[in-house]
Amino acid sequence: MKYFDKIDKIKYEGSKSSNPFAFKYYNSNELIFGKKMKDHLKFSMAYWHTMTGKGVDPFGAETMERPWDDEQDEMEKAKIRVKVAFEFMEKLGLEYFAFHDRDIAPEGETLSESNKNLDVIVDLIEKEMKRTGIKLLWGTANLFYNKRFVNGASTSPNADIFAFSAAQVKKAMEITKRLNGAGYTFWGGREGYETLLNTDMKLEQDNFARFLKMAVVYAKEIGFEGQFYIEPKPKEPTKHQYDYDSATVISFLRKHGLDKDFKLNIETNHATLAMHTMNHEIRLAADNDMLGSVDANQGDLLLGWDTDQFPTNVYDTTLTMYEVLRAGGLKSGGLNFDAKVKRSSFTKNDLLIAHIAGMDAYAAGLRIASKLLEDGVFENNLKDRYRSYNEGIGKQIVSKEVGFKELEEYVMNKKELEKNESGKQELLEAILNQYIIG
Ligand code: XLS
Ligand code: NI
Ligand code: NI
Repeated sequence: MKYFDKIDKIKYEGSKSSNPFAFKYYNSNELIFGKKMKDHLKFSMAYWHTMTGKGVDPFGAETMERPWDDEQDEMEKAKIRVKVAFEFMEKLGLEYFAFHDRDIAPEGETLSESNKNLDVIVDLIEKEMKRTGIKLLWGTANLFYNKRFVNGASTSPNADIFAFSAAQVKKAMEITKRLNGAGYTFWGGREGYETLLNTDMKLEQDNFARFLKMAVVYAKEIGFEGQFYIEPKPKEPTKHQYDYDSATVISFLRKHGLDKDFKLNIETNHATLAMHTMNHEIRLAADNDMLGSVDANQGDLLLGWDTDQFPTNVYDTTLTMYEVLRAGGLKSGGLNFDAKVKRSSFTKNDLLIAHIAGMDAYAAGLRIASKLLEDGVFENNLKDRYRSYNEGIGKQIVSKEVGFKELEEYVMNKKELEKNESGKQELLEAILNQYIIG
C-alpha cells in the first residue's frame, strides 16, 4: 500500500509556481560552484519527527493524522513505517535520513528483546536503502525517553544506568555501521543537572568523557569509520546541559583528548536557546576544524524552548549556508531536518509541504550565499578591516616578533595613532538585503 500516491514525485517548477507540491527554489542538479545543489545541501529526514511524531504537547493529546499508524501491533506498525518513510523520501528526493534506535523499532522488556526488534526492522531498512539508494546520514541512541534515564544516562549517579546506556549505544553503533551510516551522533538528552545541591558535576562530566572514549574504542574494534558527532544544546530537558554550545563542547573534548575523534552536529534551535546565532555556532566550529553536520530547523524566538520548526527564514538559511560554504562544505555531514510540523498542521500532506518549505528555504539561502561569497562582499570587507595586521607592527604582532616592551616603545612617543574606521554594520546589512531580495 502507498500512502502518498495521490501526489507525484516533487519537481522543481521555479519561483513563479503556485503548486504547493513543487519546489520553487530547490533545483537538485543545478550547479553551484561546480557542485550539485543536492550535494551541497544533503537533506535528511529525521525519522523521529516525521515518522513517529504525534503532535502531543504538555497540554494536549495527539493530533497527527497518520493512516499508516492504524495497525495496533507495535512491530507491525514499525514495519509499515519503514515503507512509508522510504516512499516519503523518494517523493521528495531526500537522499539521507537519521534515526534513534527507538524510533525505528519498539523497545522490549529487556535489552535483548529490544535488540531483536531492531534486527528485524534494520533488515527491512537495509532492503529499502538498496532499492532506493537512500543513505543513512547518522544513527543515534535514545537515552532520554525511558524513565531509567530520569537522572541521566552516562552521567547518571547510578552505575547500572551507565552500563545500560553503554550497551544500548553499542547496539546502536552496530546497526549504524551495518547500514553504512556516515556518522553517529551523541546528543546528551539528560546529560546535565537540575540542581547542583545533588550533583557531583566533576564525576558526571568525567564519566561522560569515559563513555565517549569507550565508544571510540568500540568503533575501532568493529571497524566503524563514520564520523562521531556531539550535538550541543544548553537546556531542555535538563535545566543545564553539559554540552551547552559549540565553545563548551570543543573545550570539553580538548580537555579529555577527544577532539580528534568528534565533530559537532549543530542545530539552529539549540544555537538560539544558547543565545547565539546559528552562524556564530558554525563559525566557531569551523574555525576549530570541528564543523560536522547541521540539524536544520528554527526556533520561535518568543518562546524559550526547542520548538523544532521547519526552517523557512531565508535570512537565517542564507547566513547558515554562507558559513557552511565558507568552511568548505559539510564533508560527512548534511542538513538533517530535525523539525516537526506544528501541532495544527496535522494532515499527512503537511509533512510534504513542510519539507518542501525547508528545502526551498535552504536552496534559496545557498544561492544567495554563493553569490555573496563569489562577489567577496563580506570577505573583501574583512580583508580591508584587518589590513593593519598585514604590515608594520600588526605583522610583527601576528608573527610573534614583539612583546609588551616593544609595543610600549612603539606607542610611547607616537603623537597620532592610526585612525579608527567605521564598522559599517548598517551598510553590510543593507547589501545583504540586496542580495536576498534581488
Ligand atoms: C533534541 C535533539 C535531538 C537530537 C538527536 O533536542 O535535537 O533530536 O538531534 O537525539
Ligand atoms: Ni537535533
Ligand atoms: Ni533539538
